Amino acid sequence: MANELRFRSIWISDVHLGTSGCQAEYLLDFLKHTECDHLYLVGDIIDGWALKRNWYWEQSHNDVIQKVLRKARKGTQVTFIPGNHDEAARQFIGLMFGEIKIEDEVIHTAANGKRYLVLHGDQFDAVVQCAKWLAIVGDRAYGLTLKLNHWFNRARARLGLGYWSLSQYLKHKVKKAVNFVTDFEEAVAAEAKNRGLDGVICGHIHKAEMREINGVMYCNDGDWVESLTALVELANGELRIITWQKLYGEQAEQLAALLPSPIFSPIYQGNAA
Ligand SMILES: [Mn+2]
Repeated sequence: MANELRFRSIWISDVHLGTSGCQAEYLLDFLKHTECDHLYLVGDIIDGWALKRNWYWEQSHNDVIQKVLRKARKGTQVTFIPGNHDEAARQFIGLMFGEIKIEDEVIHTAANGKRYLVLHGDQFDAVVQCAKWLAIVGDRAYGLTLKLNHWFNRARARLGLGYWSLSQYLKHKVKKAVNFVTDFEEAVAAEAKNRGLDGVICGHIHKAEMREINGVMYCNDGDWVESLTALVELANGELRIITWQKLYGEQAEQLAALLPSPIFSPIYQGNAA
């Protein structure tokens, strides 16, 4: 009963249901232990691209969808903003799917009056030079790469070929990917600024972030494949990134300690402040 966390709004994206990488169990745990007035699904919720290639669907993926539908039925205002991986849903923009509103982008007004543009973000891939943000994973693989490089060049030497630095090559790639992230963030923030808004909330690049860029607040809610993050709005309009890499039971105290108590009080305690 008293173990739900209450927020004014929650943003999640890049869930990629329909892929083995989707951390549906963690998302389900998150959805079970949180409540909100506004729930925004900021794109790439169902990975239609992956499903077309290879059908992958687990019970937990159904459960996530059921949970969201149930929240919508129970009064949470749910908005789904399709991303590039679930672009098939873009033909339904402006329509309702049950109680879920499908939109291309929305403007969210926070409790403190601040206005945020909410969109998935793939629209800015074209603006940002054609870099492959996926190369970011190269960063993780760097150590492995060094080892590979060693064996690779031993093989090359045996074949009478010169040294070629695989790690150097990948490092260059990663640097380009990092540039991409910065360029993306700046492009999205610039759009919010052009529209005279206080900030922007997006997903797409799987990198949770909250920082001021040229006078507007850039927020990215991250993903549920790797980082397991959501963006939340507290009752006073403040935004926070929540990381859910442990199940609720394992981190209940840490979560409670993270937020000021009157705002972060378990639901149903009847504090009408
Ligand atoms: Mn995307």
